[in-house]
Amino acid sequence: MSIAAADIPLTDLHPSSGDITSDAIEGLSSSPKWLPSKYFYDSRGSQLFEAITRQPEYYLTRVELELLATSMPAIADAVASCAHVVEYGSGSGRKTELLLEGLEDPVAYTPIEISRTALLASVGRLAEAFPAIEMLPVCADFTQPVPLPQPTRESGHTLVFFPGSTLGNFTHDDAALLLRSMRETMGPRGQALVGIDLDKDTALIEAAYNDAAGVTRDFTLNLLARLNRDTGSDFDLAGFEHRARYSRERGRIETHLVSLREQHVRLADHSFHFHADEAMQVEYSHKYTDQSFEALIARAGLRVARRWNDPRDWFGLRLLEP
Ligand code: AVI
Repeated sequence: MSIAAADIPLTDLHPSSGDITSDAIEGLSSSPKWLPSKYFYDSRGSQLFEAITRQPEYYLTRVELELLATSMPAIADAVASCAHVVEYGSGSGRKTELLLEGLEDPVAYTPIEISRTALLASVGRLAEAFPAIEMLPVCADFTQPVPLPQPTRESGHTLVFFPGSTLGNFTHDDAALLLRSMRETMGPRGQALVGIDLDKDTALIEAAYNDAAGVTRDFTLNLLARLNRDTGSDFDLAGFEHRARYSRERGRIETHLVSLREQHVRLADHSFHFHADEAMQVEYSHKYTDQSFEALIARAGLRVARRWNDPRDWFGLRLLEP
């Protein structure tokens, strides 16, 4: 039996999900062209991302899960008991379960998620698995500071959980702003447990974003299908190809959709010209060194209190404090 959404108090901060048409026009009018990666996650995009996490080349999810499982006793020691756990994103999966199982007596769990449907589905499942933990979902944009609901039981301490190296999808400037607002959300005595993908061999990183089954290619191209559906644009999906390359200089995978021929695309009352081989930027996935990560979080007034890496130093978990 799943717990009805109506049984769980939802704090709705009425986030604006942005205007896809004006965002797309802005990116397509720029030189070079770009599109915001947040629009990858419609329902098919979310399913394709789940499928990506099961591809043999996409090591991130597998390695982070193993790391979280093996480090959980040490994480529980480093986090005060009776924490209010606040997850950035809807947290439906095994990572959230491992954290809630492993911490000492967490009093409440607050996922912050922009999609009300994803939020209620994930919190309904977790409420069943953890009946002693108060579920306090908040529908909001986590890139802005979020006033947290107060748990019924006293909790002296907030732990923000931001796994998956989702931070890596933000440019360094945007990531610094996000971390600053995370610091405000968690308060002066709060902590944050953040998952980051680490810099490593280029071939391993590039394989993760160019899986042999072509799931990542379908994920990237789905952005155009979504734009066609939600803005009435006329992108021809067969006219573009997925390209993901690692820039060692910038420490990031740069994903582009490359036009296979000269073509025009209509969106609203605009017409956009693509020349053959023109590359449109659609996603960054940053990979960090200790130095680059510490420099980034210092911009937000945060420091690394504890660090855990898997045995091959592929993926890291960092406990951050103000
Ligand atoms: C969600 N995010 C951390 C993924 C990543 O690795 O950047 C999204 C993704 N894009 C292509 N594959 C996975």
